[in-house]
Amino acid sequence: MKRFLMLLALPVLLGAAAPSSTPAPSPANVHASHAWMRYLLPNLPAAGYMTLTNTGDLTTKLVKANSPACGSLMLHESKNDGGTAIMMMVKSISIPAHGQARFQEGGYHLMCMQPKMKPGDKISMILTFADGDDLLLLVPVYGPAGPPAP
Ligand SMILES: [Cu+2]
Repeated sequence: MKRFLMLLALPVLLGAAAPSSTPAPSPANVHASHAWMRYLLPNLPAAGYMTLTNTGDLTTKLVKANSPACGSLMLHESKNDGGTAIMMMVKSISIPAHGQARFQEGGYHLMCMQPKMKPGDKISMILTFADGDDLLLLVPVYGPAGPPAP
């Protein structure tokens, strides 16, 4: 009789084992590094460069940038069009899951149309992502030569 009871109990224990569940994907989680502005002259746009890293499981997009020091702050991409360097506005910039988007010369950059800054300043900036997250940054301003070599 004892043996019979033990056999009965076994399937119950197996059934109680938690099903192996895959964890829900974590939302996109973006941070910025190596952010800086290149300031040229008061009447010329200043460019913003940085690396955005997404440590989340979902791809996201940068859809907007704002700074009180810029008037309009646009998302731009530089391209080589048959030997001529051109730049154009882009609607968004993707940051892949567990990946990066690099803003650098000759590629994506932020374009600060009415710069109110000078080298040595730090300007505040808000980056807005497709999932509604905002990232607040303090971005150092350098002259044409950029940041000193590390
Ligand atoms: Cu530009």
